[in-house]
Amino acid sequence: MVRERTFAIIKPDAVQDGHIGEIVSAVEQEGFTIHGLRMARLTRDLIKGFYLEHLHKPFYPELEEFMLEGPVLLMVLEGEDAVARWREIMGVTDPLEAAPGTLRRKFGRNLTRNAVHGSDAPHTAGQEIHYFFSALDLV
Ligand code: IDP
Ligand code: MG
Repeated sequence: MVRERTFAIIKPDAVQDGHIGEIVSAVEQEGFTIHGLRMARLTRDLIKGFYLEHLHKPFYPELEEFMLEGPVLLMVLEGEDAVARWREIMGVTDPLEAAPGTLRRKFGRNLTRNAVHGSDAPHTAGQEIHYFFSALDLV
């Protein structure tokens, strides 16, 4: 097991629905430590840069509109196998297919509105953390 960091977002749907507390509580209960935490309202350009790998996919316009809907909470989490473990806690992309008890199953509605983001690999975690946080913002 390796101690590492991952990047997480509480997406606009979960913020609007009042689930910040429950999700941050899950972060702490699962033993992650929080090294960066910031509310943000994303812009079209920030979203494009963040989701570059999806820019040319058919679902991208819907994803962009969703992420523009309202504020999000950006988080940098650290723990043993943090990248894989956070994705397990989130559940798979589609909330309807996500395992019972996972965050997406509990708080997501559909493939687009799925409550949370988590990096998919340690190297993308590093990129995503530095996309949103400067070294001074991280503890
Ligand atoms: P992930 O968030 O589980 O890593 P990705 O495939 O990286 O899933 O997709 C990024 C985000 O784009 C998803 O979390 C979801 O909000 C949205 N998304 C992914 N696939 C679809 C789709 O087929 N239709 C609509 N939205 C999608
Ligand atoms: Mg992804």
